Amino acid sequence: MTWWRDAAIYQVYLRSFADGDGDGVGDLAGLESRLPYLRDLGVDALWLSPWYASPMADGGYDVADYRAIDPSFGTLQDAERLIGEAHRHGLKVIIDIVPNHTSDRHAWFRAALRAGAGSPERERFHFRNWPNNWQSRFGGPAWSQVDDGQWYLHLFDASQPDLNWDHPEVRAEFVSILRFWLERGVDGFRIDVAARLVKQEGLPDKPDEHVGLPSFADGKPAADKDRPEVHEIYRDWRRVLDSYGGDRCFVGEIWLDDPDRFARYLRPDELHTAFNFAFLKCAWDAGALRAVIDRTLATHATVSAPPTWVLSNHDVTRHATRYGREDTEFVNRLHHLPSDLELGTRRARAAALLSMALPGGVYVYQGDELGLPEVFDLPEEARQDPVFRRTGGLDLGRDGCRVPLPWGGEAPPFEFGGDGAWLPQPAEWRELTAARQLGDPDSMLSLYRLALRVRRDEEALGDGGMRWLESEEGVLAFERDPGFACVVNLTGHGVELPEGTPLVASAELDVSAAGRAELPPDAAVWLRTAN
Ligand code: ISL
Repeated sequence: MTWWRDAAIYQVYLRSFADGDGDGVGDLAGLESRLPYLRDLGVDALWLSPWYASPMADGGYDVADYRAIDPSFGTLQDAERLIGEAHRHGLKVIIDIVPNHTSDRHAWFRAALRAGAGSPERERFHFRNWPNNWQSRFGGPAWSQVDDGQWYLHLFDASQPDLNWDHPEVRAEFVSILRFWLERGVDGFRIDVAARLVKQEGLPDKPDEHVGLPSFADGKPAADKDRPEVHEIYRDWRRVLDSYGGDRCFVGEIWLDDPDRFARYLRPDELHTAFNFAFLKCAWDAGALRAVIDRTLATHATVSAPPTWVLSNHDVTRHATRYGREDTEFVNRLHHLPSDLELGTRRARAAALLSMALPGGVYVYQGDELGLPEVFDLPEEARQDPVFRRTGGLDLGRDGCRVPLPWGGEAPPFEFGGDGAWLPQPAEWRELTAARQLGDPDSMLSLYRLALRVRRDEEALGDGGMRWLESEEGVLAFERDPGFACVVNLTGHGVELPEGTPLVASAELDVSAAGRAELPPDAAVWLRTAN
């Protein structure tokens, strides 16, 4: 079986992972030094958020040069060594490709500014003499004006001009970029905003009801999303990827609620997999979670691609915080979310076992394995996310889930590297350092390490089927063949477990005098069952 069908993939947000040169910003040297940690964690692959040369206006999703590494991260040689070293540690490497937009410092955009209205240089982007009514995903208008009076389109920050994917040079350039990195041995690409590249011809205004604040909830095809021509791009790309042999893959970042439209990207001649973001929008509620799982499996029954499961990433409020609330609806970040962290952590432990027991691939965002919460009280001057700026602080932005990892020690920067991290870490994180958790068999890290090891060894936990077991309301119980069950208790009371031997439990099981084990509330267990 190909590795990506059931891989556990760890997302490295490089600038917050580990700092090797002491400047407070994570880098390739830091990552390299922590490869043994990742190997011992038991993941199969790393997905690295963009590492390219970038002014970092959007954490590197604003690329100035797709063939160079940002100096704050290291050099091209460091990247090549990292790929080799990761492989030596048994870890595949997926890199992020950002094709919807460049940075405004990219050579093409600078040339477009210089060359002026009507020039061929401007045709690689969307320049017009007047804007339309589209809004940026980060808030405010999706158009900015340049000195000569023309406007250019940016679906994200003004520093991220959208490329014109109708232009043959744009298409050819990205094929060449893919080749550049494939030749350096990467095992795959995560495609940023994969459904958006192509825009409707003429860039027509949107109907009024589609204009407004950016919303993660909108999953509909539109003039700037899910155009049919985008599929041609991925067919081209797939031919290129496959020509390099090996077992490489594409994972699409596709925010589309309509399962049929989502599934159209998952074809033997397009993308291998895509993130399933449904858990991000789902409450900690048995019925809601079960509906998400059923819907996901139904979608994937129609395509050859395996499902994937995502609890957190660098764009959303961390799930230990989300689950510490009763209303864990997808996460507006508009306000500081009061959250019961003890409850959230218990549920995050259970959610880890749930997501790792489901069929297909699973993502772990760095820090999930430490149970890190969202950080709300960052000083305003430390915040870097353009979402915070563009919404005038109405939306706190995504810095709170990007705070550098605590590796060890008793005080910030917790051995992240250097004297201080680029975003300040809370003092309470002394309880959550990797070093401390390694020594504690009951820690989140120990749970992740055990569960990932069992998941890897357990044949039943691949990309096969699953079957719901009968259970009381509020309990999710399912079986994976052969003889492996997962039970999650979302009721408010202990529930008796089916017969079997517990393999991994997110909380201590109560064993009654009669010998039957009971699962406490907000906990999950993996069981070896009889057959
Ligand atoms: O537009 C959306 C929903 O309809 C958003 O979810 C959007 O797809 C998402 O925010 C895209 O995120 C990715 O691209 C951004 C970058 O800031 C994020 O960090 C990245 O994950 C722009 O490159």
